[in-house]
Amino acid sequence: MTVSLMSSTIEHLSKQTKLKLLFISTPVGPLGSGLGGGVELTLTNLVQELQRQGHSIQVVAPENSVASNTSLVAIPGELQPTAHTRGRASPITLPGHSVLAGMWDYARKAQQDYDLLVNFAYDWLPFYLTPFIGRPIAHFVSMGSLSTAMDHVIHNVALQFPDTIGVYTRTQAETFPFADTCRCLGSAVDLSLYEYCDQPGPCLVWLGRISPEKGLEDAVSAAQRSQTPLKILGKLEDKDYWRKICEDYPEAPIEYLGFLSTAELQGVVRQCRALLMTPRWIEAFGNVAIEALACGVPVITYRRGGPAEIVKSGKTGWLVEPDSVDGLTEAIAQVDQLSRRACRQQAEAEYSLTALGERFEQWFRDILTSRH
Ligand code: HBI
Repeated sequence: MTVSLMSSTIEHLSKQTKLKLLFISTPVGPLGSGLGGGVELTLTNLVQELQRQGHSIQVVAPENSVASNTSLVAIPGELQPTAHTRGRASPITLPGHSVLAGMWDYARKAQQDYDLLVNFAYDWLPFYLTPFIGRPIAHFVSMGSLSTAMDHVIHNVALQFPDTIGVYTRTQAETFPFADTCRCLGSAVDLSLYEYCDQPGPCLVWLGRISPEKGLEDAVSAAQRSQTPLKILGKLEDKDYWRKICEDYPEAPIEYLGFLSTAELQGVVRQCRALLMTPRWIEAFGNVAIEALACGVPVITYRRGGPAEIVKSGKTGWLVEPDSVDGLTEAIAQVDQLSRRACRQQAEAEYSLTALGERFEQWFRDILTSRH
């Protein structure tokens, strides 16, 4: 018995053994819909990079999901209400015919075919089910602390299964009471999809789900004050919020371009003078910041959350006093001093897919080794 356990442990240690992984996606929307925000990009990029490295990955996702590079198990059912707009005391809810429950019923039945399951949902059920599932589960937590109930259920997993909670950044981890047990994995983009541009036009750009925690009104206000045209891209998640912004800033030089594919998005972003980020909340990472840097576009952002760990103020962008529209306006006036080449170089040095794949693979192998 000991010998066989030893051999399987050694097996997982060696880089040569390829892993069989089951990725269970976020239940808030089909992959490719944009409703899953940054975690969609993380999951898709990881699948691409880990498959390139020879691992085999199966993705379980809500029906109508689209993923160019992998086979999908499509699960029917009602989408999960988004967690980021509910209060800290909000109770755990599951719709009747829940797609989340359907995805985890599939995972329970299929688990024998995989070395490791990877959860990308920021939801109570997968964490609660962890001790009921035989196979080890790596939980990628895509946002900071949002509710007491979620903190509690993630904390229980962190205590019972050490080192199985992954996050984007240290700042994000520190919003949880179990910060020191989190594995910080950072993020990345496929740099080959983003084309460097040295000669921008006059516009600024804002990227993201149009939802109150993203603080779009500050970017619109700064565009109006500096009379600089602002292009807005992203999923129009909260229509009332958007309507109020348009009513409050009727003179602002803004243009909403919708939710674009990566290819279309980078085509717009690369021609802009700077990306504005105005997070009201602790952004776990801020994938849009590295998408801009990859195009050579400097990032002006509040000194808050993940983006504040990415931007080198005065070099690849400007860090601004949180919620200060004056600060944004001053930074806009100084953005042309920055080197666009330095922005692209930072993306290449710190946010390549290869580096991301290595960090996640090491995390998975560490979980498998400690499990044996
Ligand atoms: N809400 N309930 C729930 N579950 C998620 O997985 C989730 C979410 N809201 C937003 C979200 N995931 C992603 O956009 C994060 O990457 C931010």
